[in-house]
Amino acid sequence: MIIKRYIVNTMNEAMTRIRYELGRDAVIISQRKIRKPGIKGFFSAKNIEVTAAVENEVNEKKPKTVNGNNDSRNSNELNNIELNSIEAIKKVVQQENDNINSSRVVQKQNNIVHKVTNQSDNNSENLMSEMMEMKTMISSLSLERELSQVGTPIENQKSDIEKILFDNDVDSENIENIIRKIKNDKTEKTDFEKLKIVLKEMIDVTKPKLEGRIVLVGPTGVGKTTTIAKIAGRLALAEGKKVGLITVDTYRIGAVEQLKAYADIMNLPFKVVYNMNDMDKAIESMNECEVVLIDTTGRSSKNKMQIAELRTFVEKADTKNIHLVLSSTTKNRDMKYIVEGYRILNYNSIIVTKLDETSTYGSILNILETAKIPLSFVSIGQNVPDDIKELSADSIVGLILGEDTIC
Ligand SMILES: Nc1nc2c(ncn2[C@@H]2O[C@H](COP(=O)(O)OP(=O)(O)O)[C@@H](O)[C@H]2O)c(=O)[nH]1
Ligand SMILES: [Mg+2]
Repeated sequence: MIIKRYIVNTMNEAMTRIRYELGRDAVIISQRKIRKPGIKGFFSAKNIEVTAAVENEVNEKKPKTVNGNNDSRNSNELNNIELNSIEAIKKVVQQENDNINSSRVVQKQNNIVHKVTNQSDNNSENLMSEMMEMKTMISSLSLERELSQVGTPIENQKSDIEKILFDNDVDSENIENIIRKIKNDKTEKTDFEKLKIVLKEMIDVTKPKLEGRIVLVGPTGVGKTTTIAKIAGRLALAEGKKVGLITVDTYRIGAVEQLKAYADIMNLPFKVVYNMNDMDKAIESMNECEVVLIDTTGRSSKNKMQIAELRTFVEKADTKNIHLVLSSTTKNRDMKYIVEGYRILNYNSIIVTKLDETSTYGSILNILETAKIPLSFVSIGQNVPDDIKELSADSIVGLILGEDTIC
């Protein structure tokens, strides 16, 4: 008996080579998917390892022991060996019926081969003949199931891509969506290339016009005041623009002082707003400024009254330049509440903060997919004014896929 192993890309390729090299009587006795070695193997399509067997010429000339053989060995002993091995094969094949795990199926098939080859010194002809009978059984079970998967590369890679996304905290709904889009892409590209394209399409970034009144809204502690100070620093110090600062955050102890301290350091006009009238006056007093940055109180998105109150202040600012600030460290479920709760404020851009505090960047995708509003800035640390960035969709894809780092 000749047993040969083939490493191929498709089952078609395997069949062609097996027929050519071993002939039409060859039997496939196992097949399994294997990865190429190294890191690249993780992202590329798997190969298939196929093991095929055929009786060689010498064996063909020998009479088949299974049909009243003339072997000189003790026939009872031989039959016992055959029976044991045949029973073992049958048992294993029977188990395949209940086995839905393909890797275990392949392992079991390998066991069959193992048992067959162990016996082959003594009674390979008998076993070969039995194996021919088993061929139909095996192929109607796991082998056929495996074969049906081989033609669809996305099935092979799906779990790898899912794993990458899962490891980067992309939420399960988005993962499903991404996989579906990859499947719908019928081009010749690899699934990893398709993944990059799909992610890039999902990530909407905008270059905000930093002029007129700019309002930052969002929950407490996400970094609104710090981000305002960074934007102010960038505009006033680096670009030499006339910038004014207003805060309506009189709720939290120390909030006014926090922004005032930045205003003092940068020598910028600063106003505190306690009520609606103050808001009008404060805005009026900043007529000279090219840019007025307005800081707000962090409100719970679950408290509709608080959000409605905030809305009246935001409407007074009369601007389309409203940024929702969200921390990348916020739990996904909470993030969804915030995005929806703040929607009545009509924010038109998202700022994601604290990217320096996370090692996975799926949160950016989750936020943008939930809000369907483009990203303007990301904040990457506490340093004013340096730790703020505008990212391209490409670089965000790089972050999500672990090809890039933020700091
Ligand atoms: N690590 C890190 N900390 C930040 C970032 N942005 C703000 N912070 C810190 O988060 C805390 C709350 O920021 P603050 O601006 O007061 O948040 P606000 O309540 O939304 O105004 C402060 O200690 C900031 O220094 C960031 O991008 N990364
Ligand atoms: Mg604040």
